[in-house]
Amino acid sequence: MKIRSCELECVCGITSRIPENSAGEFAFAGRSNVGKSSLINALMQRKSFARVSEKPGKTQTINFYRINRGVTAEEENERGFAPDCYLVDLPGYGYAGVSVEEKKRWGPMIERYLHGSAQLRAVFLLTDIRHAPAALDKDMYAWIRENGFTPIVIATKKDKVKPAEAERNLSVIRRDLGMERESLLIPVSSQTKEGIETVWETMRTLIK
Ligand SMILES: Nc1nc2c(ncn2[C@@H]2O[C@H](COP(=O)(O)OP(=O)(O)OP(=O)(O)O)[C@@H](O)[C@H]2O)c(=O)[nH]1
Ligand SMILES: [Mg+2]
Repeated sequence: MKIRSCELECVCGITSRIPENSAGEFAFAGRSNVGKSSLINALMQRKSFARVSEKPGKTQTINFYRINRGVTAEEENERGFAPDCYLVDLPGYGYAGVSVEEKKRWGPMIERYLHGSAQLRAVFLLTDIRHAPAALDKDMYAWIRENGFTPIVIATKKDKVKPAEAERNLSVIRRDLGMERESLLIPVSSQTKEGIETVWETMRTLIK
């Protein structure tokens, strides 16, 4: 899908007010280091617009990236542009190096956003394709459902496993999270770009 523009429009800290945006939002949640910022870069077709780090705990604010501001329905439907929307990069959870104090402040901040946004269309839950989901991933998945959002699971870093292993691990993820048969599980690699168009297609259907 074509990207014409992307801007980091809002960086939301612990005390910030949640912005009242005029376009649909998609949030990306998951454990620290799972690849949220990398996925957002791949979706934006940018190398390092969203900050990526090998050190977990890089993203400590809620970052709102506005994509294709002002793109018209005609450009979207006839000319293959991605819809005008926000990609929302959330701070990762479950990173041991973050102090208890800091965690106490982030949790409510993320929750405040997920509860308070009027434009949030779906929450993507990212989980590493190499590992079975952790307790915190299960909690997050359940929480997304309980709050009435469509949970879409993205299995990241697909390039790191062989195809047969990927298939096996995807079944484990599905089973461990208790996903419904019809729920979406999308394997992606931000490195090879596999699955990136599928994520855009999914967002395009949900934004209507
Ligand atoms: N091989 C491979 N590495 C990846 C992929 N996606 C992310 N990584 C690497 O994983 C590490 C963490 O990526 P980030 O995108 O910063 O992860 P994050 O979820 O935003 O992390 P926090 O901001 O700490 O919550 C970096 O070293 C990335 O280069 C992928 O698809 N394939
Ligand atoms: Mg990040």
